Amino acid sequence: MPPVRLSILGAIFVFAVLSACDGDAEPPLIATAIIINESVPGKAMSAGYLSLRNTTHDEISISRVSSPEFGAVEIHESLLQDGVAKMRRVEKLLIPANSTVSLEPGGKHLMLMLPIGAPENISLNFYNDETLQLSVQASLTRSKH
Ligand SMILES: [Cu+2]
Repeated sequence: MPPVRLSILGAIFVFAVLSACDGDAEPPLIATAIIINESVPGKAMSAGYLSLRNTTHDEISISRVSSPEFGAVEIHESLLQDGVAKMRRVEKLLIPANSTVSLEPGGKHLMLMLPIGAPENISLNFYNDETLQLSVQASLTRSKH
């Protein structure tokens, strides 16, 4: 009965396509190596570093970072201008498809400003416009003086 055999093949094909799409259990964006430094005495500001890995086949853009423990969070980039170390704000952090972007000392970083109370544990929410892309928890790293 050839028509029956054809429809079974069709059903198997559809199933294989579906499982290839949602069989991947990895979240679209993964954060690793999160370090949030305790603020320098006298400065109500902390620097945060982490690596963001995009596991998807599309670019992910981060346009906003927020934290309930800080009044303001910005993405900054350190650069040397006429021999002077400066920072500038990065409007959008682009993470190319299947790539990792590292925020590390001397480069891009999170600037956590206006701490609310004395936070020990910190939540960070990464948004593309109003869409939450990633939410992570981290604890403060005490600087060793
Ligand atoms: Cu900064």
